[in-house]
Order: sequence, then structure tokens, then C-alpha cells
Amino acid sequence: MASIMNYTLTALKEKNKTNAKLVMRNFKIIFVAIIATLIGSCKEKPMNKNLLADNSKLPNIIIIYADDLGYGDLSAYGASEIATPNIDNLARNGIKFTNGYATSATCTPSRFALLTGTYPWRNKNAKILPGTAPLLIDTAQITLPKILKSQGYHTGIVGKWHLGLGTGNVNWNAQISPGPNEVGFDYSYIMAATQDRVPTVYIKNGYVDNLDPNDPIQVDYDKNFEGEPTGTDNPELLKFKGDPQHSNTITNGISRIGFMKGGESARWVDEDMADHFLNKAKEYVKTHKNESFFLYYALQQPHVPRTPHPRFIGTSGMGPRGDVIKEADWCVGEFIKTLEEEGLLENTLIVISSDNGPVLDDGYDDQAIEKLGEHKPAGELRGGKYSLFEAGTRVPFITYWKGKINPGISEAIVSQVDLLSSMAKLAGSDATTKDSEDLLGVLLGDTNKGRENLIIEATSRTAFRQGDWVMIPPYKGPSVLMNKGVETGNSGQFQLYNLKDDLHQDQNLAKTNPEKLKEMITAFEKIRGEGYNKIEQPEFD
Ligand code: NG6
Ligand code: CA
Repeated sequence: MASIMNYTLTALKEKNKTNAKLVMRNFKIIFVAIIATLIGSCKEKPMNKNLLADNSKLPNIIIIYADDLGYGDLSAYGASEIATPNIDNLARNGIKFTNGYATSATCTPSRFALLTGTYPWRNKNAKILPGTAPLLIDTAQITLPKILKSQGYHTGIVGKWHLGLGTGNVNWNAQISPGPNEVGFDYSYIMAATQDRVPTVYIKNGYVDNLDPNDPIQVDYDKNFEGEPTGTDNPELLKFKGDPQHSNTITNGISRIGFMKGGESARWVDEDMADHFLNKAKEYVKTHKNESFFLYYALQQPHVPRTPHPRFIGTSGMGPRGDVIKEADWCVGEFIKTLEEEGLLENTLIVISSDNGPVLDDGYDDQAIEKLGEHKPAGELRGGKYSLFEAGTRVPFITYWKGKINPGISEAIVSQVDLLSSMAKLAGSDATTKDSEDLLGVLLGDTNKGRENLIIEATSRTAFRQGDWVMIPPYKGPSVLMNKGVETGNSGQFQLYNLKDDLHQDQNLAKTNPEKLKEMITAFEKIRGEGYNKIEQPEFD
């Protein structure tokens, strides 16, 4: 382009005044043609190559991660009894995956896989953790935020952590380390474990937020501190009742799992938690808008205790579980508005998913079952949270990038364990792990070729999906968790299902198709190794 312009300018000098106008017109024509060619070639180039070739800012990456949101909980995924317009909007204008998976049917292992790109069953401690558990991720381990950081990103987490903190005996009144900041996050604003577990405080970059040093925090998962009220002893202090496991220390009129003393000024108000995290997520974006950033925004809804802000009470007609789904959808909408106002949407890939499938009764008397009506939290899938059936791990999974992704529905098999390699690729890195596949092209809608197979996990048990088939090995233990009303997937026999014809996993084909069963077992064992059915007792039996 420069040489053509030079040539034109030289020509202009050499001609007399009468010719000058003509040359000027030629110059304009050539210039316009060059610009048009450039624009045209930009359009034709595959999107991500274009992005990486370009010297401008690498795209921001945001993962919005719900807690216990089921495959059927969004109207975008077919829910007819509840409307989630904000998330639907992203699904409609992005890619809605119908075979998107969390690696596990519970929180800690799924989050471990999301951040490390490693199947959680490779780490025997990747189980639902108490609030006092040490950090589960080795500080030397590769993580998604570390990779992005090395590519120049600023990295942040806001919301639920639940991957352990410290090395085993945390002093909650000093720096709490190692934690998110030691595994790749430049900024962290988290709750340690779950909303139903102590400590019920927010932790900012390793320090309890708003802590009064004269009122130190103590935490214990075995015994109460003398004189401290509990749900069991003081039901009159409760807003709603918990089951025996959720009847320990009371914060904000809600009893929790585990005991805690002190830290009154730092304790959270559950009804404000959604606004609180939303504000932190917005602040993060506003602070880092001029650099490439990665934000992991881990929503607390619709996990128990379900505590909608009063603005959302009654909005779903389904009781607190529906109301907090409405609240979560609103949070997503508000957050997107901020990205839009800051002019960031065109340079930001957003991934929305959930850490595991749905559960109705998970320990508190919140009428989730009674008020459910016709709503199907798992959609047409069988099982739910804690289950090896599909609803345990198959979850909403949406990618959105304004103006970049061609909207569509993808049936490709994708897992959250793949986000590490895929996001690394987007950031121009080839970093990868044994388990994490680079599916960037699938996530951006350039191809439909997802994973060929996938190991799924539920409370330490594992099963195998390959193509349309799922094989669940025999496991001891109950077939139904009676207190939660969830089918676990346990059976004394091998189970084999063809999801194409039998999405609800009603027809066990293990006996009628022994060849397929054998093929599945062989392929599964090749990845998983043998002895998978000799696991220590699953967490629930
Ligand atoms: C279980 C809790 C449940 C929930 C879960 C963790 C019972 C009796 N209690 O131990 O209420 O807190 O742990 O959920 O089931 S998760 O989504 O963080 O994995
Ligand atoms: Ca969860």
C-alpha cells in the first residue's frame, strides 16, 4: 500500500497543474480501493486467526459460573415455568451447547478441573471440601489464570472458591495463604467454601474483609465454641430450618455446616451477597478495562441456602430456588450492561456454565420441592447433583462474543476441563494438559467437532461417555439418595445407554449389546486405569 501511495505522490509532483486534478482523482480511487480490499480481507479471515495476528489487545475472557444450576433451569434450555431473559439473550446471540459438561456432579472437583485442566479423579482429595480444608491445587500446578497471566493478562476471581485455603491450620485473622492469589489470580474476592459452610465472611486478597481485630474469628468443623448459638440449640433464632448437618453456627438467622466464633463485623448478609459480588465483578472490569483481563465470576446461586434479595422474593412463583435463579439472571444482565457501557463486549469472550446439576432439597426447609410446579430443573435428563446419570454433569454451557461468534446451537461434546487449553489458545499460548483439549474452534462456533469421549465423575465414582454412548460401571451404595430425592446412578450391574435414542437413560443395553459394552470398558480403562470401582467409599452412601 505504501509503495502505491509513493508512486502516486511522485506522479503528482511530475505532472503540470492541469494534470494534477486527474492524478488526484486517481489517487482517491486507488486509496478507496485499497481500503475496500483491506476491509474485505478482514471479513474473510477466520476470526481467531485474525485476532491473534492483530497486535491490538488480546481479548478479555470471562467465565460466569453458576452453582447447582441445572440443564433445564434456563428458559434458553427449554424451561417454560421460569424466564431467564438475560442469559437467554447471550445463548440466542452466542452458542448454546447441548452437550456441555462439568467434569463432576459436585462443586469442588468441577472447579478443580476448570482451573487446572486436569480431571479431578486424578487428585484423591478433590471432593466436597469443608471450609477448613487446605488448598487443593498445588501452587506449582499449571492453572488457567497462570497461563493467561504469563500472556500478559490481569486475572481476577470474584465469588465462590471452594478449593481449600492455607496449608491445614488457617489463622483467619492474618493472611490466609496459599489461596487463589498463589495459583494465578492477581485479585481475589471470595467466599472460602459454600454459602452453607463457615466461615461466613468474604476474603479479599487473602484477608478477611471488614474484620475487627478485636473480634477475632475461630473456625472448627468438629465442635462448637462454648456459649455460641447453633441451629440445633436455638431454632428460635432461625429464618428457616436446616437439616441436622446444616444446624451448626448461626449467621444472619441461618444455621450452617461447621462452627465459628467472632468476626461479627465481617459476617456476610446472605440477601446482599448477589449484589455484593456483582459490584465487585463490575469494579474489577472497570479497573482493568484498559488491559487484557480474565475474570472468573463464580455466582453463588442457586446453591443453598437460597436467599434472594427482597427485590426478587416472589418473582419466580417457585419459592426461593426459582427466585435466586431470577436473581442470578439479573446479575448476569447487569454485569453485561457494564461491559457494554465500558465498550468491552466486542473484545470479550464470555463463557457461562454451572459446576454441577440441580438439586431441590439440599439441607434447608425452603420449599423447593413443594413450590416446583411443572418446572424441570434437569430438563429431560435423568438424575441431578451427586448423580452419574446425565443431569449430574450435563449443564448449561454458553459462549458469547458480540459480533464475533455466529449464533447457533452446537451438539459438540465439550467439557469445562477443556477451557484451560482453549482459553490458552485464544491468548496465544500452546499450554495444555493431558486432559484438557483445545476446543477453541468449537467454542467460537467455527467447527462442530468436539470431544470424542469424556470421563464424568460423581462423588468419586466415574463413568464414560463416547459418542452417543454412556457406560456406567457397577458401584456399591444406594440407587437413590433418599434425603435429596436424587438417583445416584449406582447399580450392581454395568449400565450402557445410547443417548441418541434414549436421552433419559431408561434402557440399559449392557446385556443386549455386550460388544459395545466391552468396547466402552476398554476405552474407559485406557484413560482411567483399572481399580476405579475399588474407590474408597463414595461421599454419600
Ligand atoms: C453437602 C451438603 C450440601 C452441599 C454440598 C456441597 C448435604 C447433607 N450437605 O455435604 O448441602 O453444601 O455438600 O455442594 O448434602 S457443592 O455444590 O458445593 O458441591
Ligand atoms: Ca455446586
